[in-house]
Amino acid sequence: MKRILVTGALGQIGSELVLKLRRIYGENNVVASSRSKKDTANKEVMESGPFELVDVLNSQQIIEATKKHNVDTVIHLASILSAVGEEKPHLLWDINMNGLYNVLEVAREKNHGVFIPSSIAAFGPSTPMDLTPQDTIQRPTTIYGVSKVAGELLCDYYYERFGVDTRGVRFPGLISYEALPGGGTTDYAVHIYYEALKTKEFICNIKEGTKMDMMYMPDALDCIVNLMEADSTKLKHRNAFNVTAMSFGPEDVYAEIKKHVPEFEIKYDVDPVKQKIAESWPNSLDDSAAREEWGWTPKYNLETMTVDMLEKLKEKLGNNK
Ligand code: VAH
Repeated sequence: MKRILVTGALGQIGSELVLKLRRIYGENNVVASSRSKKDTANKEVMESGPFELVDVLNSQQIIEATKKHNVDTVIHLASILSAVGEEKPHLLWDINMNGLYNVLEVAREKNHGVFIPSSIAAFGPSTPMDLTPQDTIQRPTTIYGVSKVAGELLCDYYYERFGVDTRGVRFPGLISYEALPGGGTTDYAVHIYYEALKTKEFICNIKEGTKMDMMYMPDALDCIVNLMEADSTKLKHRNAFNVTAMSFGPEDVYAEIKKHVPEFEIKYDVDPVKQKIAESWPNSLDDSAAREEWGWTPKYNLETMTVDMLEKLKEKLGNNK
């Protein structure tokens, strides 16, 4: 991986990944792209290296951006997430599947490598819920999960049939202090940190006791780079690896934050749609395949993530209290 195009580069993962990749591979070797230039876009992403307007539903725009910048790898993050997907299933299918197909077709023609994030959403209520195995039943009940399973199968097909170097991971909920999450079921685990500092009270839309796998963004970014740099001959799996760093429910993250913000209070106002989605996902993942095949190991747990999140958010929110 030397010259990289990142689609969906202004989103929660992309806006941090682009800066990390530019530090590693050189600013001019990492092209950020998005369907539109958000006015809230991370200025550093827009100004520290090349940016292209790329709508992944338009193959020509993908071809032109990869040709102009002599790209050898596409990190394809443009996607609609779970909760928004249940409101707009047809839009999700178009972007998550036709967008992926276009990226894979360009990769086949131009011999690119491709990273595609799957998700714990690729599992459903009939999947073993605790320490969910790498290879197991995948019958998700959300359109987002269906698109993730279909995407995993399509990416493995492009590897087996056409030799496209496709690789992916099943991300858990991702927690970060830069860009906000964009319409997922795990978004509460980000907003709770902001409210702990801003209002000292959080109304949680996921029921107490609902365990979901989670990961701090620095670990997620390392995950992408390390998998894409891994020795291809050591990979028994490709799309996609179970990866996780921790599993917790709202009460656990609340208790950890309260150690630092004693006056912080939580209340519950459960969103039935998000709750139903959350309950269909695993309580915890077995990520031993990723650990064995390419050395995956997270650096952050709930305790150390909370310390770092609160510290960084205090700076960001100007709360230096
Ligand atoms: C979502 N944050 O909630 C995403 C993610 C595992 C969750 O895929 O849809």
